[in-house]
Amino acid sequence: MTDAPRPTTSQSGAPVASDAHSLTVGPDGPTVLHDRYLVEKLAQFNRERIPERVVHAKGGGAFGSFEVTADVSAYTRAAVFQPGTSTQTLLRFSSVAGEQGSPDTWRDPRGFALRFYTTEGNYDLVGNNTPVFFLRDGIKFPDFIRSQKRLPGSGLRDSDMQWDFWTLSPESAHQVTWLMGDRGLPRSWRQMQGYGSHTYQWINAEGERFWVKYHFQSRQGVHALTPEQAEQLAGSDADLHRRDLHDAIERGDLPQWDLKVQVMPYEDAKSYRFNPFDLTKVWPHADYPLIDVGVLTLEQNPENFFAQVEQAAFSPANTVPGIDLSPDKMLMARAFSYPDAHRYRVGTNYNDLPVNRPLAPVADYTQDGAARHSFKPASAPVYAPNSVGGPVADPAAAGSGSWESDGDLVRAAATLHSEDDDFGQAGTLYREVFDDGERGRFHETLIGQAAAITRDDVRERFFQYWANVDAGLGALLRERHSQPAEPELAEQH
Ligand code: HDE
Repeated sequence: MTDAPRPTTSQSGAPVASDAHSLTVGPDGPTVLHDRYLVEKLAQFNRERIPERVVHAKGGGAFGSFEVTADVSAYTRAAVFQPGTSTQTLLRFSSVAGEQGSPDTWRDPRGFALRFYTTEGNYDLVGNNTPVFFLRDGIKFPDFIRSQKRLPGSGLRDSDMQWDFWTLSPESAHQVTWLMGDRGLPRSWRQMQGYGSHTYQWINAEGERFWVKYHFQSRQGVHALTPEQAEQLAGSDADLHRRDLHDAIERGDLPQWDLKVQVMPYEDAKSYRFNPFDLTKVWPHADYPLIDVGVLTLEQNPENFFAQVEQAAFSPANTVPGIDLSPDKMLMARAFSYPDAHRYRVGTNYNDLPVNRPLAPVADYTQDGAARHSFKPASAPVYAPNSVGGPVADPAAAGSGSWESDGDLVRAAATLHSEDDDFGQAGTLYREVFDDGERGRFHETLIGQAAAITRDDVRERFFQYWANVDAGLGALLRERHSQPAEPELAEQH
């Protein structure tokens, strides 16, 4: 005998008479304004959406745990990375340029936003599936994103706009080479790498500082779709990656990544052959080998997608003692932008939502603000300093990161290190990391990109851009573009 269903109620908890009929004058008469249940349903429905993320709008995520399996305490005192520590996590994957309803399989970097709910507060490592990025100064980010999205007039995406920006921003070459290769079309979120991308600072218990880069190596391997598969799936299954992750976890096929870090001694940064804080550059592993840290496992799907994924608010500003930022201009800009985006998109008290609330106790002096629902005891002071036992800041407990810096305030490119340039690492990726198969697919992709450009001046810069990456590549693209297109096969009837 099943229990009788609970009565439907309004949002104020009062039982309601019908979800099928509005309140009218007689069965055929007009609807009356005081049908507050009708009004409540329609008004709430109009307010179900919050602004989508301006980038990384389409995504999916899961809860899990991180297990430290090695000993990196020589480099950091962060509780989350101490030997044997296990920490709850949330990981959200995403594509970058597409809107919320866009296909998962469009060519794009993928977000790899990881939150550690540590005993010292939330640590958010908001990375991508790529070790580098298109830019090295955050001031160009809004321009870059607009050039990848839609024309202000027609609302259409546009190759001329995309390549106009990229060919006028040579620092983009490494990431664009990566993007136009197989890694731009991951077969699933489970089968791709994750990276912190930026250089971060670790500080050990003795106060010694190190520079680190994070690598999450997929235990599911790294697999890509072909451009043809990706195009076909964009039409037939727009939510392929979201479904793949959800169903894998449902069947107990729990995806895992091995976290490894590259560690650079603090003093090396000054003389290293590449600017170690330039987000368009990698540190060759031969220079700083990968060191094991632990294993990330995804274990549980969200119970409610909106509450736990759409409202998840990751921020590079969320660091913990023993971990800090670095003088990477992109990272500096991000540290401001994410909390600003969350206050706009989710609300002032976004940190107080269950998915964003740290496990560590919050002892701050903030109060009030829209949708505030947790509060301190009336005896708790709302100001500092105070003489009534309120929390006291502890310089030793803060991030404790730092670095030397001096000079006049200027707007200028960073000082070049001995091997810094815009195309060198892109050329290495093309010639030495791509295998023959990937290089062949890469050529076809770029030939397609060239064909989509309508402006001759942009196309000429396109060929020069790729010639700067590799002379043979530039010549090949120019040659193939000049060949007459294959005659369209007559419609097969
Ligand atoms: Fe983001 N980025 N970003 N980004 N980003 C956002 O935050 C921003 C950059 C990344 O799953 C936004 O809530 C600036 C690099 C991920 O919720 C926004 C700059 C990397 C996600 C924002 C960058 C990322 C975001 C959009 C240049 C990889 C999704 C709405 C300085 C290392 C996180 C939001 C999630 C989301 C700003 C560049 C990764 C607008 C200003 C580089 C994975 O705040």
